[in-house]
Amino acid sequence: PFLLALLTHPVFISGDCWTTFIDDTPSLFEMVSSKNRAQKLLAYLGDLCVNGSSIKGQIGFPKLTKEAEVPTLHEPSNPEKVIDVSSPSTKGLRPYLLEYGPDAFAKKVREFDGCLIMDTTWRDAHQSLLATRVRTVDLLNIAPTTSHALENAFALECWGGATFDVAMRFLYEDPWERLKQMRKLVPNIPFQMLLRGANGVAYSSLPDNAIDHFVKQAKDNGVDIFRVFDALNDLDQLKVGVDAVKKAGGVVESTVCYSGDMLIPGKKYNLEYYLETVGKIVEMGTHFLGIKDMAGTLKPKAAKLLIGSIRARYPDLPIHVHTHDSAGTGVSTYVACALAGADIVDCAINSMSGLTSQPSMSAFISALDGDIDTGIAESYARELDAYWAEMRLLYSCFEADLKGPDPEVYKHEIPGGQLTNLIFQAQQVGLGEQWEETKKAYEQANLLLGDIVKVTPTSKVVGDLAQFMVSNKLTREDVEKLASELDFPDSVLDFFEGLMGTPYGGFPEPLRTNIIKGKRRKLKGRPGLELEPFNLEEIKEDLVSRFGTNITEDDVASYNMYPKVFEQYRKIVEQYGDLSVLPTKSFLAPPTIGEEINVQIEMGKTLIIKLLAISDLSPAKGTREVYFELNGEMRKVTIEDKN
Ligand code: 3PY
Ligand code: ZN
Repeated sequence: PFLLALLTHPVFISGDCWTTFIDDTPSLFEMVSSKNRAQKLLAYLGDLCVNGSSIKGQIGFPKLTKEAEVPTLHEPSNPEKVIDVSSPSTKGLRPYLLEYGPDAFAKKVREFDGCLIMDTTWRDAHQSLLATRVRTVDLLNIAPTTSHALENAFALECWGGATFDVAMRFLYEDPWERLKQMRKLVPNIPFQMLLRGANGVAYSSLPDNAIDHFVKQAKDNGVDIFRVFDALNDLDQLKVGVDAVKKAGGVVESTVCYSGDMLIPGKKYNLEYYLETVGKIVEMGTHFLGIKDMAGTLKPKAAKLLIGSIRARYPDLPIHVHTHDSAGTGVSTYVACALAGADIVDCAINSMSGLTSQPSMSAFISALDGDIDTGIAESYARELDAYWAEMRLLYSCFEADLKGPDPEVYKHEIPGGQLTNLIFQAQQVGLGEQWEETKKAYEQANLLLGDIVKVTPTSKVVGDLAQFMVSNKLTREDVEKLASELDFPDSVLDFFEGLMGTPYGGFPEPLRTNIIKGKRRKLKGRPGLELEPFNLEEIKEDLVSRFGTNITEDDVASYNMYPKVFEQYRKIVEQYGDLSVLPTKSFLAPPTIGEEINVQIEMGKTLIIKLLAISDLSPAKGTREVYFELNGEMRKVTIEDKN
């Protein structure tokens, strides 16, 4: 390609060419690089045409066939007036946070006379409804409007949790790049991320220095508030994340996970348990207290008692409540929280709310009837919703197809994100009937494990054990009886070894001893204490030697969290180039013959791609030729037919 660029360059053709021509004409290299990039994109599109989607877990193609429209915002008190969103809003809590720091920020939020909202649409809502598949481009397109519409929000939850893994594993995107770009377009609203304590954004513990390094990178790239939790409410595990955030100068939201219904008599996790845990969290030092109701089992009566009791004990502590609307009772719980003194609740934009996601922002604002101020105009939430309604169609191929709320969650206690995942998995393998059994087995598996707090990664342990029980037709009694003979899933062994920390009240015995006998040890203390610190410099050198000199500290942090996923992601980028530039419809579905796709590969450089034809299979080679028109020129790619 370089020779071709040289031979076709007008100066070269004119003959007016001297020996330093190549050095003096960097555009030659740019031409080559953009030709290479175009060719790589065609290879991806060609593969989509021949082999269908490569994105695991995709059922069918997007239902949205046109481009999504970005809505216009109107002044709430004067609907005639259009809001100019050509530059970001300068209003919001972030400028205050940057000027006065985390302590003053927490105080200001606590002093707000009302209940603020954090919008989870950019993280938990799509993690819970659309298998975390919303791509950067679709967040960036609505970002300028969001900067204005939600300028009075407490924060946007937009990073961490599963978004980190999924970005690289399934979307072939760099999660750090997403963070940087969102930050540029929304400088005024605080960004919150979900940090899984000593696990960072991974599924098991990492050495403490890897957590410190990751959190520093996240803070430097634009995360303001870190919701730190531990999946067993193990405070030693939680402290690793909290300390990392403190060192990085971020806002700490130490979180207690709420499990089941605390008002059921005899429940292990009762009011006393929560107050004791909150006491220890406060002692550890935090700017905010998070109450994380990941399954949506916090009912209004319990919410009133829980929040009211914490508020009475800690009048200055800002309280932030998170729930999922699986049972359909989320708004009533939030109203109870707001009345009992909660400072912030988590909502999602309407089309991305409800079911296993957060309660609807408009519904919450409307239910308060102006008695409690949220700072957000309900009309803004609805205007943003026009966009998200289209996104729901664009990502329809990742829907679990839930039709309505289901209070059965009060029994099985499956977290929102996992519930949709389990249904989706059951659908993919056609186990509709087995799904009913899985829900019941989940409840039994939880009791077998000692009624544990269930959230990533412990929720996976319960889910894996439940599926194991269903597929092997085992009852709770069978598992207890046959424990030393059964071949349990790895996650169950990890849990009993102690790799996820220690559950409240300890491990169930003799089950633990029987399950791990001869297979695993019994860990004492938190798992991170057993891990050697990472040699970050050596890791970087190794990555540079394998992937080139453009390796950054962000890449090191990605690799530390997910070494295999990162390697695979880099290979895909090497093969297909930066796929984040493709519009989502073209990323998920092959073009039709004659369809034109516009791809902006960089500012001012757009590729116009049209699919012309796909050849018959060459039986000898097992390949097909896919013909495109690229900016008016014919191009061909040869694709192996994997069918
Ligand atoms: C995560 O860890 O990704 C969660 O969303 C837990 O609720
Ligand atoms: Zn959640």
